[in-house]
Amino acid sequence: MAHSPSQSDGGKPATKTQKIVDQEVTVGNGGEYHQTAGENDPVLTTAQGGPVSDDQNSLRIGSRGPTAMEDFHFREKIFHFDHERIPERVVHARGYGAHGYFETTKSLANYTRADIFQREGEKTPVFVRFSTVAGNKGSGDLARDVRGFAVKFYTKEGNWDLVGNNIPVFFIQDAIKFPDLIHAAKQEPDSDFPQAQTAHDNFWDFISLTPESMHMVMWAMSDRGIPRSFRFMEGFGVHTFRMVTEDGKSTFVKFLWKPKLGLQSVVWNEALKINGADPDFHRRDLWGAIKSGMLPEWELHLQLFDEEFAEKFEFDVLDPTKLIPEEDVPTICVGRLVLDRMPDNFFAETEQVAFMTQNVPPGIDFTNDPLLQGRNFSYLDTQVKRLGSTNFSQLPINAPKCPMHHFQQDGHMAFKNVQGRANYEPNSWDEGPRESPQHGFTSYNAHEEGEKCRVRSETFADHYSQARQFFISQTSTEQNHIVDALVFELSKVEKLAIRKRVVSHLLNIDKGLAKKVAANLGLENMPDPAPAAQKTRDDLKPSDALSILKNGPGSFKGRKLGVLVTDGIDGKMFKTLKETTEAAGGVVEVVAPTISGVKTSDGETISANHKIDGGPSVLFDAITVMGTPENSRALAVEATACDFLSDAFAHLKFIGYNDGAVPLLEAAGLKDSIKKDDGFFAISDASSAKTFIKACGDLRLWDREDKVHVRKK
Ligand code: HDD
Repeated sequence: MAHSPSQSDGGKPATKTQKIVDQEVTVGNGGEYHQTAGENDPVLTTAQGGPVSDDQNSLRIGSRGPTAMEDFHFREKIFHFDHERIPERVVHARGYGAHGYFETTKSLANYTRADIFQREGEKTPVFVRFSTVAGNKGSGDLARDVRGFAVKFYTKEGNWDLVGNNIPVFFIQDAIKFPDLIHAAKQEPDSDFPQAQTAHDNFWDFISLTPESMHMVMWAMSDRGIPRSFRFMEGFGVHTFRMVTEDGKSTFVKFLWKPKLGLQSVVWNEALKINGADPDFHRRDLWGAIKSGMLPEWELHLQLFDEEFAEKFEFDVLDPTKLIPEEDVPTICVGRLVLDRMPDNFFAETEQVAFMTQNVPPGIDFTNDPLLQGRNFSYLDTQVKRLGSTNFSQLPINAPKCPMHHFQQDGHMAFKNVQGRANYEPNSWDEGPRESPQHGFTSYNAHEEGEKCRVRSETFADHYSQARQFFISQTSTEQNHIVDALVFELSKVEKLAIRKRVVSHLLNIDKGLAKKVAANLGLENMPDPAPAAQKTRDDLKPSDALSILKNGPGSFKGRKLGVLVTDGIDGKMFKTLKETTEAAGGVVEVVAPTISGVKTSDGETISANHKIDGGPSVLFDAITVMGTPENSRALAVEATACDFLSDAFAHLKFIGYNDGAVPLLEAAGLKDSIKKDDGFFAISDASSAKTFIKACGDLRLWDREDKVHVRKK
């Protein structure tokens, strides 16, 4: 019986780290379990610090009587629980973040006075949050969607937030359209579905009535919309910003993040299945990589250009639906971003982090991009709504790491306030901070004048040329995936008129694309091309930087091999395969008939990471199956074991196998493929294991796609 009050520590908050250990528990009269504090354990307290004697039973009058109102511990506990949720972000609700640092590798002193870019080798702490856009906080990671890529640099001159996406252009040109775009993309308001997907009438209705969105639609429908993980995707600041020097010289700049591990996406059928098998796939990937010391890294690249280039460039650099091809303005690498620490607490850090585009240090400035101007208005507002107080900037994750002195005071939850008498300036008390014309932020001295008007600049009117340029820059595999994605999404659209209207825009991008989409939708009559303000240019050259497959890794580094095993396999061969994978920078996870693993022919145990029905092959970049003939035959009865193999084949993965696993491959319908398909590798020794892992560096056997997927030409 353990109903006696716990030992008090004087009401001080517990400081000892909690560990999961085999604790002794005692069972109370009613059968409930009690874990009572020992001599050195922290004592459970109320939020007021009062030690708690019993956390299993509320105070009541008689063992079967009503609960007493004076039970302050019960009241406080339930009250706090009732208030745990804060509003989720109106967009980018689902996200995951990590801490790290940015290291400047090239001084930009000639371009900007921003302190962060002055000294090579300087490290600046950062917090990065990745996200999907449309889905709610609890939605799946593999939704087809744009990914947010938001970086908070805690610079010595205040926080700089570069709030970007994994796509370098945006759907709309003017922030006033943002609520419409988001309303249309999210769940429909009457049914509240579908969530976390744009495959519905409202989205495509809006898109087809908003031709400026066509360029970004091409990106979102490409494999960029289903990244393999955050670690394998690019990030873009999207807008044109300015860098400004001490003496007021301005240079335009675009910001690009390039992942050191190369680009990689999944295939669509795989994405659908990952969402079921592991909705936290991207979260788990980032967590696992950082916890195991495989620190994700990106290079920061800049495109720097002047007014003269901006004048002669064929599109307006203020138009956020356009990019500047790297062939026109090559990028320069100026730093590296390394993520090395997961938050201690998701809510305190990842949920409460408040990014704001208007957070820029001296030396970085805005341009008149109308989307950026609107964003600068929106982000501050949203943080107050979400975090509940103007003092959100005092939260540790949001507070600058440089000294801060101002006269802002009070408000809800203020825990840092002015000290001393002076809470205004100027004052004659000789107290408090003073403005600094030398060090403070000054806006670029742009000359602005014009009539008040609600118009879109004529220079923003070409909506199709860069959409076409993106399409023709893709490999034929990638072009096919764009066709498939459009056909998938439009097949979920119920109104024929909307489907046709989308195709009418595709006609302005590429006739072949429009024809394939129409054929695979079964459209009987091709619509006329949508009326266009400007004719599509066909003189823009393909840009290799726009393709994922042309920027793949060429190695298996950072990737995962799933090995399906049965009892009785050769333990040495398994070890060799594991070591070969790890030597290439990859990771092996074992999938077995039971979670306790399998016994090798030598009687050793190989422990499992997944039981077969919880570890489908969609969770891995490549797979191997190792078995004995007898145990493979026995496992062939298990449908999920056959799915493991047939899915890996359908998802174009490389498949390693030993002789003993052949009965299982045959049961999965892959008998002929073992001999004919270039993606199968018999593994029998160190050399064949090496050959297999080397081939896995190509990630997929794209040539197989035509054999597993029907698409009308
Ligand atoms: Fe935004 C969040 C990126 C246009 C209004 N946005 C948000 C986040 C990212 C972006 C990555 C999540 C930040 C985080 O992880 O907390 N947004 C973009 C990009 C845009 C863009 C790259 C176009 C280039 N956004 C945009 C417009 C508006 C907003 C035009 C409104 C006028 N965005 C918001 C917001 C959010 C937000 C409502 C929701 C949660 C938040 O800010 O903190 O203010």
